[in-house]
Amino acid sequence: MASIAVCPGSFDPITYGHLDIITRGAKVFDEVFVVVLSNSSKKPLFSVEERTEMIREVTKHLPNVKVDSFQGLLVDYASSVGASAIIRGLRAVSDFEYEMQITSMNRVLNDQIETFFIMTNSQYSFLSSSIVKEVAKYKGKISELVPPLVEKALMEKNTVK
Ligand code: COD
Repeated sequence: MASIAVCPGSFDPITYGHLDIITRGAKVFDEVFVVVLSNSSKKPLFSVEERTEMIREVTKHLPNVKVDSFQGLLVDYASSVGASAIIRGLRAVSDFEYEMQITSMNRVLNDQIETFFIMTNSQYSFLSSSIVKEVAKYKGKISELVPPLVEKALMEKNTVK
């Protein structure tokens, strides 16, 4: 039976840190669904369509990665694609409490789906979408933090504003 995992997030926008987790997850699972979901505590800069399109472009070299979006609970999406695993990234101890909370909640909602954590590459342990947006806002250098097309999209957002 194929092992199917879901890699969920806001991805607003996708960074090299996210890409590292997706790439490593894709080596372990037969199929990985990267899914853009809504995090009620975040107000996104990019639309769901813009985010999914950017992820699609930067993961197109990974044949077992599919990109999708969903309005609703992560566990419902995971069940709908037949996934038995959720992949999350861990950057630092500060991520742990939040991750433990959502993992426990997801387990209450559906105890058939296991969450797997992938420790970030230390090169990206400081990296988050929020930091990238902040630096881009003040025209700082982000070429080492996000793929070129994401950098372009961020620059365009800042000029349109
Ligand atoms: N290195 C490694 N991993 C990273 C890095 C980095 N530099 N940056 C981010 N990551 C990891 C994160 O740890 C996370 O695992 C993943 O990448 C995505 O990160 P974000 O910040 O884009 O996504 P989040 O944390 O906002 O995603 C939260 C969800 C949208 C998944 C969550 O809110 C959700 O499941 N929403 C749907 C509703 C639901 O089911 N809620 C119930 C759960 S309580």
